[in-house]
Amino acid sequence: MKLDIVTIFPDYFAPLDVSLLGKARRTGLLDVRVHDLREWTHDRHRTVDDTPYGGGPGMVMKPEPWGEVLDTVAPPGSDPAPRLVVPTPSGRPFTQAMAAELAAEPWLVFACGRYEGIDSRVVDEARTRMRVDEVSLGDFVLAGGEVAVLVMVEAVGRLLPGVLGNADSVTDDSFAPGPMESLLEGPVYTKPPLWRDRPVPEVLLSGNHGAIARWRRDEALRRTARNRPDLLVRMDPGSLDEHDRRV
Ligand code: 6GU
Repeated sequence: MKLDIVTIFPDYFAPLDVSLLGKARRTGLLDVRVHDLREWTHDRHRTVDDTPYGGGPGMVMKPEPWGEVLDTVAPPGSDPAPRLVVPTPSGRPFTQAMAAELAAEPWLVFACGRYEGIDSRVVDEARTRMRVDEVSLGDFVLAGGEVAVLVMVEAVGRLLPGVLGNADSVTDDSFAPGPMESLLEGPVYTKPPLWRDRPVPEVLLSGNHGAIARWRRDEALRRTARNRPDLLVRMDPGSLDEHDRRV
């Protein structure tokens, strides 16, 4: 998968050399290019922002450098066209389903806004030649899109075939499609069996795989009810069995 990231702070993306994604880059599964927006300015001060029309606080990113960088990174007529992802607190919520959808694309471009955002004409014009998604990570405000892009690239990158050592660790995730869909993952344990007077739950040592699956589902239901009651309320009633209802 090819990723182009446009930012005024390329240094934010140093972590993409580390761990899982670093390895995916070195093995060629991920081709990441980071572009400094200021290289598409033409004035001595490399200006990327200006005051907002209509007044108000803060600054808005000027359209011209964005237009030029997007034309360079994804020239009009590119076939296939990339998908453009614009992180913004005013976007649609980023979810595991969206991560899976993006992981199926051959080419993504991320446009990191700073200040009060990017002049809206940039996204409007980009939409005439590529799919554009304005995406939010949640109901809070970051200083810019860079950290949001790191989050999205990690969520997408770990879904690419060959990036995780063990394909099962993806299918078991909280929010992964399947019988545990929309349940949070329950607690996990490893050796030793007794630590600081705390035993590992006996059922996990029993070798009874049916009982273990049932226990895990109960714990997932309890944790979801406690931490994310909104997920339980939205669950398909048909996906709950008699035992679930008693938990
Ligand atoms: Cl995607 N960007 C910014 N700047 N702030 C956010 C966000 C994104 N998601 C939540 N807050």
